[in-house]
Amino acid sequence: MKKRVLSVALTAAMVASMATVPAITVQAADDELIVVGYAQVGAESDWRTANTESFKSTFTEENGYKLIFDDAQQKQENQIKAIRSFIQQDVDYIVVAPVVETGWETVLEEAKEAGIPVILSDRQMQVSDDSLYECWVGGNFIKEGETAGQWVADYLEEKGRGEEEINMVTIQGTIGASAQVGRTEGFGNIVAQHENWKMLDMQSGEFTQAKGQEVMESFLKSYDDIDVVICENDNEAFGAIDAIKAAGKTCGPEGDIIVISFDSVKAAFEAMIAGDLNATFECNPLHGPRVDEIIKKLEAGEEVEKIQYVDEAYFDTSMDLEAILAERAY
Ligand code: GYE
Repeated sequence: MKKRVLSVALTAAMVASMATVPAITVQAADDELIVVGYAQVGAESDWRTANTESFKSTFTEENGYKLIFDDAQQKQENQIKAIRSFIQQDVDYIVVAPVVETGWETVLEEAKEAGIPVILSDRQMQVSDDSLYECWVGGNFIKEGETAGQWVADYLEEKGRGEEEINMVTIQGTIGASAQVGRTEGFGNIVAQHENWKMLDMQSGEFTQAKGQEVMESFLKSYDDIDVVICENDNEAFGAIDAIKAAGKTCGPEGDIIVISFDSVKAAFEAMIAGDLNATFECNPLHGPRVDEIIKKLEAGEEVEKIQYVDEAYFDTSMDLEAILAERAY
């Protein structure tokens, strides 16, 4: 690990000579700040916006940091470029929310050679040598998918549809992103337990509202009896709901099609209150303070847990959504 040079901003003599000056603000010298490069995925969803905001409001100069923020516009090659530029700028820590899970070995080796610790946040990476990164903090995507599947099973049972033939479609996230991989796998584990459930189709909506709408439009053209739509994030669900309405169908608790999604951003609560969305499975984006805590531990030479899952809940229309929404941070 590199050492920062601590400089004394004001010498005793300078302070003494300023004794008569009424109020002075002592700014931390630049080299006292911990420099963090954050290679962010993009700005594709409300979740992502909340995540960016969490980093920007945590890694401030008042908190002792200088943040170099890079938005990769959902492209791995841009993230790799950003990491290389962080290495060139000799930052103290590199934080990455990897767009996809694979293809990181080379650039992580470059960071390791430069002695710069790498912290993964949000999505995971698959690397053969896990000493290439310090630790990871994020949501348990497989568990989120399983919770969602179990919710659908309980909901259908409650509606007396437990034995009915159920047709489903999935609007997936960015293919190869761990949020996509985990949610698809988790939900699939529950589908496998129900012989009467049929997954008609799965296509990527890239975690965006526009693409979610497009994919749903094409599903509606291909299949006329969709019972459940699984959207791998809330924004895709907002697009899907628009497509369902434009096709003259209805959705939500009182409608023809059950719609569920992941993230639980504020707009998802509004969609549930409006009666369009059935349920949303939480994924917490507020990783800024968690990464701050990890860096503080590393600075103090303490051990950090390699894999750190965040606790997550879910929300549906049987709950007092107005009250929960009033307390929601994102
Ligand atoms: O669900 C989605 C975002 O990786 C958990 O990325 C994150 C996902 C989140 O675009 O909205």
